[in-house]
Amino acid sequence: MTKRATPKKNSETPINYGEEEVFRPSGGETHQVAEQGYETLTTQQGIPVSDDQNTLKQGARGPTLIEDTHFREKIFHFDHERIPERVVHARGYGAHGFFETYEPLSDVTKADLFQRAGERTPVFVRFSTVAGNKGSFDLARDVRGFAVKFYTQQGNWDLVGNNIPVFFIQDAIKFPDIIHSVKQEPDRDFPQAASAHDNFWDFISLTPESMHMIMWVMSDRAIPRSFRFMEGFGVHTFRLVNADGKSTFVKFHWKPKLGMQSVVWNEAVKINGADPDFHRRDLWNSIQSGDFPEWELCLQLFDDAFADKFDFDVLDPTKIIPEEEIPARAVGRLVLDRMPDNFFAETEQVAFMTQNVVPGIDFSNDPLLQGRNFSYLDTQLKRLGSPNFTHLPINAPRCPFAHFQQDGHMAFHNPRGRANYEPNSWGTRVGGPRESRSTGFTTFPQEADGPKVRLRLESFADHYSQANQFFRSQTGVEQKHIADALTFELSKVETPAIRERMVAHLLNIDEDLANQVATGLGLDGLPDPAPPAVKPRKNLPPSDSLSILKNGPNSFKGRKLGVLVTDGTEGEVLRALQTAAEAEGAIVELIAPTVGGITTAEGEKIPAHHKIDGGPSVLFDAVAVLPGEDGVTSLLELPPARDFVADAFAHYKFVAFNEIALRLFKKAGVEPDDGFMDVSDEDAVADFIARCRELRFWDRVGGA
Ligand code: HDE
Repeated sequence: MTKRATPKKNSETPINYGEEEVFRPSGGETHQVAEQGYETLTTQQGIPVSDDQNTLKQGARGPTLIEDTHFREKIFHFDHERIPERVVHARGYGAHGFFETYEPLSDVTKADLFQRAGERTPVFVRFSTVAGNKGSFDLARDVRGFAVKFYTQQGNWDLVGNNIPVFFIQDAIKFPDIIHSVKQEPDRDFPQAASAHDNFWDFISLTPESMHMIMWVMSDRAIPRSFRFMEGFGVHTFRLVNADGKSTFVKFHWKPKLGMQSVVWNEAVKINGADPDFHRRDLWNSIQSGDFPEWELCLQLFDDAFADKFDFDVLDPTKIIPEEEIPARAVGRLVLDRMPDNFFAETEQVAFMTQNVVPGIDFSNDPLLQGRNFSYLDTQLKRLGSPNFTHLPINAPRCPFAHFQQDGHMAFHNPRGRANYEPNSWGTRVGGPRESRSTGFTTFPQEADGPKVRLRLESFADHYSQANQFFRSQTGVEQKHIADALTFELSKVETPAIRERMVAHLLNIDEDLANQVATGLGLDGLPDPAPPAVKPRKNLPPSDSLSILKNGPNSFKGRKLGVLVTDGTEGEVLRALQTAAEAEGAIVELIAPTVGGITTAEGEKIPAHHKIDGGPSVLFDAVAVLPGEDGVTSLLELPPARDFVADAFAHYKFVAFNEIALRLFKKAGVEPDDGFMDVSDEDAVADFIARCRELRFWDRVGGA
């Protein structure tokens, strides 16, 4: 082989790759250099780098030298990029924003953030799924985390909630068990991000306290359309404490300004393939486009007298207090208006802790909450690797703070001067901080007495009554979805005894539901009902706030319309549709045979957002099918175009169409019904958008 000369660096004349001017030595690799008007690349130690394309070798054909400190540092750092993912809620997405207080709440709490009307407190919010790994898909059937960090002027308050107001278990000691059961089975490491497997249902079917939560998780709450369209809940009963030391119990609720919305299961399955980042992209797009998502914080406030007379124990996290009994009072709004600059630094490293409460907010004795207060500190040390995780900008308070904690890995804030202990006699200048009698956090002095015991309260033993109340509060469509979800999940369970055990529990919740699931599973007859610890009540009044469909937005704002177009589409109709949808606050995207776009009947060239294969109708809330003569013939031959309309039909979507589209419907086996609207004139366009406010055409039969 010929020995080649070492290539000369950067002395060559630059070449152009498109608009990019680069240097290309004889080895052919690309060099872009600081001398082109850029910052100089350095190592972490600040040493300028001359060549970031080639390792240091002994001769051009020789071995790489250990003396290449730049290469060694770069690879070493890369090898250490990952930190342990969260053991639960690993997949999450966050955003910055603010919380604005509507009116002073000094009658119930001295918490500083609730004292002044109109005051804005900065927040960071992280939404998540629970069971899946960090790289799992967004539309898993799962609970969603809804964790809010308020950077108040008296320290950080973390409200670490979920989008479901109850939980699977009543005592924190069962948390590792429920989580082990839902995550991948340990011998095979699958399925991930799915509860449809034996271990999960085995545990659940032996844990009747989970039955209320199971109703919620099998409902459409577990497949939200977007983070923007879901509620959040603090779950546990907390306390608010005012300046006189008076305590009021409180439950925290977040209500989305855009109303609630979920997808249907068949859609969720397909979205996971078409866009596994569907929820992330939705939050990113809405914030980047200035359409900031918003929620109201609502409080259910009650006293000991209510707690004593309420049908269930307010310390039991598997129970709700219906809003008909204690109304949810709106006290402020949460607006998310800024994406993190860096996902890792902020969303991945944010450390939420239920322990973080500020003066004026306190815990109740809910045993699940008490257990959580142990857990979150440990998990942060494990994940972030240092007791100084509060020094990271995303976790640091934004108010003044001062303490004598020091040293440890990566300590950024260290005590100044001599004093690192107290009491000391070094005086106000160098003596450091002291405790405050007037502003310091004081725990609510609740009386506690009794023997040390391990037992479950008898007042926690009703496992079915609120599950029945939840089921009866749903619309017919929602009840069907719950039955379908249970049937789907239990059909994935391989052990017949587990399926039967679940149906035995369902019989205590609702006989019709149990029957539907038993039929769906092909069970030979019904098992005996599971023996209940307390006789289930079937007479709790239904509560409208528990249903998604009874709390829809009556607006198409913030939703997406997908328009399937081809060459020859009429530009005028398309424009009318775009104008009407955008006036409603909706987003319009075009889907075409190529992403390059189409030429309209009027000869205008319009780019598309998606090629048809990449823009299936599951990504949209409603669709319009407006092909033109020039393009319809080839469209008919594209399977994704046929799926586009067949799926829109199956997922109960409203469909706008023109004459030519009927050929595609026919080919796809879709018979237009009252949810389909011909939009050949402007009035029809307005009617269609008005119709879309209902979000789905549930009257359709034969949907998924
Ligand atoms: Fe959590 N949970 N949890 N949890 N949880 C964690 O903390 C835990 C529970 C919730 O976006 C972990 O930082 C125990 C209920 C959210 O970063 C960990 C128990 C609710 C998040 C932990 C519960 C939640 C977590 C894992 C039973 C709803 C994500 C990583 C006693 C009210 C926060 C981490 C984020 C995260 C423990 C039950 C909500 C291990 C022991 C109930 C939203 O500390």
